[in-house]
Amino acid sequence: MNSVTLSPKSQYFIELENKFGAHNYHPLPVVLDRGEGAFVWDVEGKKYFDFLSAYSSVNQGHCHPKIIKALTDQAQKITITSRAFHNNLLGEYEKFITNLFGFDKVLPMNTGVEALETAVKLARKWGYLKKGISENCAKIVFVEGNFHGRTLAAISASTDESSTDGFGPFLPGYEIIPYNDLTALEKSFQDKNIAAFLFEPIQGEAGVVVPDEGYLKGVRELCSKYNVLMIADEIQTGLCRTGKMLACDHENIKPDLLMLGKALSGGVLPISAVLANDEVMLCIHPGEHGSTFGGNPLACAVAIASLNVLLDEKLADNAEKMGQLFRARMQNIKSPLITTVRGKGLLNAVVIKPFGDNKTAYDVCLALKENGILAKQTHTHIIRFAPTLVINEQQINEACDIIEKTILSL
Ligand code: IF1
Repeated sequence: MNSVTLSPKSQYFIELENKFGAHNYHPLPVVLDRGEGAFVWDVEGKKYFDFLSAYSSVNQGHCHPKIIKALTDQAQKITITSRAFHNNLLGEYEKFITNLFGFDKVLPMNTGVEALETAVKLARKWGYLKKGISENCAKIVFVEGNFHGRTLAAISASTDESSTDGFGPFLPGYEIIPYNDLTALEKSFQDKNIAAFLFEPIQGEAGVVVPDEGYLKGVRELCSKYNVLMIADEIQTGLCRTGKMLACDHENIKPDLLMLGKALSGGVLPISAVLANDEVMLCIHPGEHGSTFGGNPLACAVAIASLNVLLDEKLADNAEKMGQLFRARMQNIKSPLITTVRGKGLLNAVVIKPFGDNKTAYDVCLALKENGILAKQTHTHIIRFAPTLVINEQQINEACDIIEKTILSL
């Protein structure tokens, strides 16, 4: 089923990428040129439900008019000042986002992995200046199956050889323990050089792995007990994706550092952030960290608009309601192909059995594409379903009808 016939127009664009672009991805054979709300269109004008949402970057829907207006208005005033000078939007944005999430301060960056790098540097600095860890001895605990980005500091924590193979040597000072295992976590904290525990409240790339009820609360308690910073990577799970503003909100716990990205910009440009209280944030002094574009006024305008859309349109509530409907519909599909349906809010995954002559989740995604749904497998047998959070009940039912028909046809 892997061979699909493509129009000359699609073929043309795919061949350009193949000839002139690095081969660091293997995209589904579809060429998109328009996005609006829950939908995208290919160059043939065929309409699709976007069930990946650019990995949760367009929670607010593609090209949300209020976010695009913020972008275009600001783009005609000033787009970047660098941090060598002040600007009239950075402070307003910092006040807005720190009040919204309840932290003293924010350090603005661009990509999600820069939030990871920032969190690692803050944790180490805090470890030396506040916890009294000896210089160059600070350690950070990560979990198996993590995904925090593609830089060397991120892949040094990875247990996925497709992320690490051939890129060594790796950053020292990392400990890896099993996910969803509070005993292993407490054991790791016996080492006085542990500065932080950095993890995803739900593991996205691992295949939407949801930890046991009480895990987040247990992490919070152990981090407080052993004076270890709790760092939540909510770059994918945050910003209403799992049915609450943050995945940590499901257990009413607050991390010491919060990492945000992706939908912080509504998918319009790269915007990320690390939020923390003064005790941690003020360990970094002028000239010790930053980036050319971090906190640029264009990003500030877009981020304020993106956060307001989440709040005004109550997208967390919608994600919760539509997610329950989606999982119920998936669980009702009478197919031996489906082994598990799991997730929270509109971050869900369906685990399938191998079928036909070792067909995989990729083949299901190809069939879904033919029927108007764009989704992506995360591993051989797991399909992540993550539509935009603006999807309504009629649309989610229509999409589930398509998914059901497709799976029953395999
Ligand atoms: C790719 C995965 C998802 C993330 C979490 C940090 C980052 C990501 C929890 C880094 C980024 C993206 C990266 C993108 C595909 C996508 C992805 F499949 F790679 F793992 F979503 F699950 N923390 N995830 O999910 O943010 O630097 O990319 O802005 O690399 O193909 P970034």
